[in-house]
Amino acid sequence: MLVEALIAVMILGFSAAAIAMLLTASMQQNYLSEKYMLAGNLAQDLLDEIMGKPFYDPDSPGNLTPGPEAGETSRALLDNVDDYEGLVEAAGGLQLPDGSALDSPRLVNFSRTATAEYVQMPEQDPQDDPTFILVTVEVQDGSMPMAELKCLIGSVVGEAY
Ligand SMILES: [Ca+2]
Ligand SMILES: [Ca+2]
Repeated sequence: MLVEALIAVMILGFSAAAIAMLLTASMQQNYLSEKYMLAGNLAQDLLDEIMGKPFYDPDSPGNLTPGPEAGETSRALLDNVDDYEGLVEAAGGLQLPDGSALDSPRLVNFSRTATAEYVQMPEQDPQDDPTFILVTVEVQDGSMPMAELKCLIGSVVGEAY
């Protein structure tokens, strides 16, 4: 009788532990999926910001060197797609399009980078200027890659692939 009671108690103990483990696993799952959602949103926000910019620099449309032009020293001053080449937002340093800090306690470990490279289409005359920019946005949580978005942006207004 005592042995049976002991076994019953042990089984109860095991199942409580199993339930606790399941709960922990599902909480970790929720935590992770929330992180992936945040990372996806951060990537999409930056991509939207870049896609909203003109293809050519308004002041020097002939300048097709990727990266910011002289004087474009802050986020708010970036005025065309290729200015985002080499953009790095370290952890804790995420910015909104106007350059103000995106400081949320949930985002402190996230970092974000962007590249913007001109690409020649196979059917395009290599002598002509490239009319597409491949934009890549990446989001990391600590050192863990969480999201990557790519978009091919065309020089013709409204043309995105
Ligand atoms: Ca520019
Ligand atoms: Ca530029």
